[in-house]
Amino acid sequence: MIRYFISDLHLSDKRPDLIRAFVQMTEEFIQRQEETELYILGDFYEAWIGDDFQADWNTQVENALATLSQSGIALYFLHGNRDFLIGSAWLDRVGATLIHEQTLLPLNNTSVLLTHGDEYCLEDTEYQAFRKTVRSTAWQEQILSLPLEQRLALAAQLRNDSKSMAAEKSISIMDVTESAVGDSLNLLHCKTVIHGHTHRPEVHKVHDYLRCVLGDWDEFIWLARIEGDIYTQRKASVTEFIQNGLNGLKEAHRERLL
Ligand SMILES: [Mn+2]
Repeated sequence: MIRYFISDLHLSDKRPDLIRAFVQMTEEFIQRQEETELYILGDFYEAWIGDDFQADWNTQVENALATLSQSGIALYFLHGNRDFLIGSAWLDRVGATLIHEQTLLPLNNTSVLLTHGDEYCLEDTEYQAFRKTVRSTAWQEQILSLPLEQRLALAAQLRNDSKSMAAEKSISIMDVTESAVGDSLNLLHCKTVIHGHTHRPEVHKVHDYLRCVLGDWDEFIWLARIEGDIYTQRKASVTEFIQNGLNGLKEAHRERLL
C-alpha cells in the first residue's frame, strides 16, 4: 500500500499550470495500478465559497478527483483554513471521505497524526480569533445562506485581509508552536505528525517525535508518501513535473517512521 499526502495546492483560476500538474498526477496514479490512498490535508483550493460554486477550471479538477476515486484509489480530504467551507456535496461529487483535524492514521507498526496545522500556530492570536469565528457552525451557515456574488466578494476581502495581516507579522509568529504539537502527539501516544499550512517543507526531529511538513504548490510540485515504514517527500519544478510526471520528482526528505 502506498499512501500519498499533499496540501496547500491553493488551486484557482490564477494557476492553470498547477491544475494541469494536479490532473496529470491523478492520471499517473491511476496508470500505476498500485494499491494507493491519497490524503489531501487542506488548502487544496485558494478559496472555497460553497459547494454550489461552479467554474470550468474547477470542473476539470473535480472530474480528475472523481475519476481517481472511481478507479479504486481511496481519497481523503481534511479542511484547511482556505477551504473549510467544503461540504458533503463536493465530497460526494469527487468521491472523497472527510477526515477531521488531528486524525490518527493507523499503519502496520505505528500511527501518524494528520492535520492541516493552522490550529498549532498559537502565537498568531489574531489568526486564532479569526479561526474560531470562521470554524463555527453558526458563522458558516450564515455565510452559506448568502447569494453567490456576495460570498465571492467576501472571499476576495478575506484573502486581502490575510495577505496584509501576514505582511505585518514576523516569520516565527506564523509557524507552529512546537510544544502544542508535542502535547497533541503525547496525548495520542503518537510519534509522527504530517501537516501543511506553514509552507515550510521539512522533516523536523523534535525530542522523540517527527514533524513532517508538506510543501505548498507554487514554484514546486511536492508529493509526500509513506510506503512500509518510510516517509519520503519529493519535489519538482512545475515545468519539470509537467514534462516528466512522477518520475521527474526528486527526493527532498526521507525518514523512517518512529
Ligand atoms: Mn493553510
